[in-house]
Amino acid sequence: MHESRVPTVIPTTPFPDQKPGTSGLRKPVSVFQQPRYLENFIQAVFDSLPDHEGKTLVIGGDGRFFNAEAVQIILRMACANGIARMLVGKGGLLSTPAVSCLIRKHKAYGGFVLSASHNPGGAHGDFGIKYNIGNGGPAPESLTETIFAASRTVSRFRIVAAPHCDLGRIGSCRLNATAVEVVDPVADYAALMESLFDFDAISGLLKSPDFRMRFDAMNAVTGPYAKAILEDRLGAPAGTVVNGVPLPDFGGLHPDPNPVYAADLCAAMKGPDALAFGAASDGDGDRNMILGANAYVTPSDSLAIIAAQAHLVPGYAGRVAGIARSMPTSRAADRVAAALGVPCYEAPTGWKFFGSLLDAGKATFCGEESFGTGSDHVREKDGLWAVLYWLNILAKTRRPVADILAEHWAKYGRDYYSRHDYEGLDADAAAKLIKGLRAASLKGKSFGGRTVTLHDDFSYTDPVNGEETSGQGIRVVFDDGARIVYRLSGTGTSGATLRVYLERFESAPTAQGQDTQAALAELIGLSREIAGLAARTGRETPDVIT
Ligand code: VG1
Ligand code: CO
Repeated sequence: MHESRVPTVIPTTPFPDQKPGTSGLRKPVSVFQQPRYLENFIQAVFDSLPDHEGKTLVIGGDGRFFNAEAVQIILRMACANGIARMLVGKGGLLSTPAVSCLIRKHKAYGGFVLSASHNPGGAHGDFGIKYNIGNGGPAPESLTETIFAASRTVSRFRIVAAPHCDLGRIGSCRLNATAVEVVDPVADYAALMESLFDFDAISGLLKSPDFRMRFDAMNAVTGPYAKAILEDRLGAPAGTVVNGVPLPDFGGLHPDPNPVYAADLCAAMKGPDALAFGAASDGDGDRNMILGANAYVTPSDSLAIIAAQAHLVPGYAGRVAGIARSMPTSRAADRVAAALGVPCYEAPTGWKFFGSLLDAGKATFCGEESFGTGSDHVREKDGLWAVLYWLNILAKTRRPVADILAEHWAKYGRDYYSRHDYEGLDADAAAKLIKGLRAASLKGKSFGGRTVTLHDDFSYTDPVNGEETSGQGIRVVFDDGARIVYRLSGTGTSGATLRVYLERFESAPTAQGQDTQAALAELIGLSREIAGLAARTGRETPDVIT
């Protein structure tokens, strides 16, 4: 045997900080570039999966800085750890929903998603790794805890010394005993989309001269997917997809699809010459933002409307079993679920909490206020899926997005909703703020004209497998149904980010056309007062409002 092919066992010492957060391990690139840092974490994953030998894994990432190096290292480690077959997206690229799709379609044992999602990229940005299990979804908390524990004691990692695999061409090669199959990142995913949506109707809409749209891929992974599906397959005019080539630094953009970071797109959606439809996606393709001419669809409303309009969409008509939303997501979906006569589940933040509900057939649609929507077609949120879903609605109704929104609110009421993020806070100060909120006794207290009816720290028992999770966010609910939620981000990489979620319900159609921040002004003031935000953080205003 050629010596370079012998698996090598390399001694190492643990890093103390490899605890996966809301969505995998995320750190600045410079942290991942430290010798043995990536290797330790990957070995901790293998050590936490006792029956991984001889199995198939999927791997791909969003193309950000360090993606290419990380894929090669993980391939050589997979080989040394006895993995029989690796499916890799061409160029090392796969969107997060495409990883989920491939794991399911090829009945793989699991997979690695290389991405820090909506976090900035480039040499000075962030990198991340997430392990997904055989259902195609993120590892549940029990497994991420096992991986973290393994990372605390790892003392060696296994890697073969071998030349880089050529990932630039579709086809197979061997890495020692491991078959490495380089696959088209788009094909299986596009076929899945075609099985769910009315492609003929959407194509008709996209080709009609009075329908102008833009999809902003923000120089991240969805470019090739959106071009192949929207332009090549469905016939949208060339140039519909902008910023469509994945770049290691996202071309300096911040691929977080919201009105702050997708400002160019938002500008094109305003005024008399506005486009009819606009959408954007995040770094790894699992988030989406939906816009119409002079209309912005909050992610919470998007989930509710997707569920309410399922009868228009071939893959979902007549089969909505339930809806699930993350706790801070507005209760708009709950009203639709009630009208459909199906349950609505309220889970903690992070897609990993939806997996069991989807597997058990309890939820058909899932959503998060953070620009995430998806369904049981995969086990991740799915940005382009949401865009195609909206296009399917528009193709069938031929109504402007603004009308669809207004009609939805007239029927179900409107949940004015906003999230205020206070970023880069001192971690201790942020922890104290949450501790103070937890300890406060707010129930029964009145603020302005509102009285607190519920005050707790959200905890959750998974209705399928009984797994328990606590400390998921402070809820303050008032007698008029208005709600403030406070929680700390689990995806940031510097300091602490406090997220304050605000919502209030408005049933009167005549009062449903207000500006969101104005409609929530009183509640915003209360959110600052109750948490003692200015005194505890020194901040007068949030950094990002969505
Ligand atoms: C954020 C969002 C959460 C989402 C997570 C991963 O987490 O709030 O809803 O699931 O990002 O999304 P946090 O802990 O920072 O609030 V993605 O697209 O970055 O993988
Ligand atoms: Co993402």
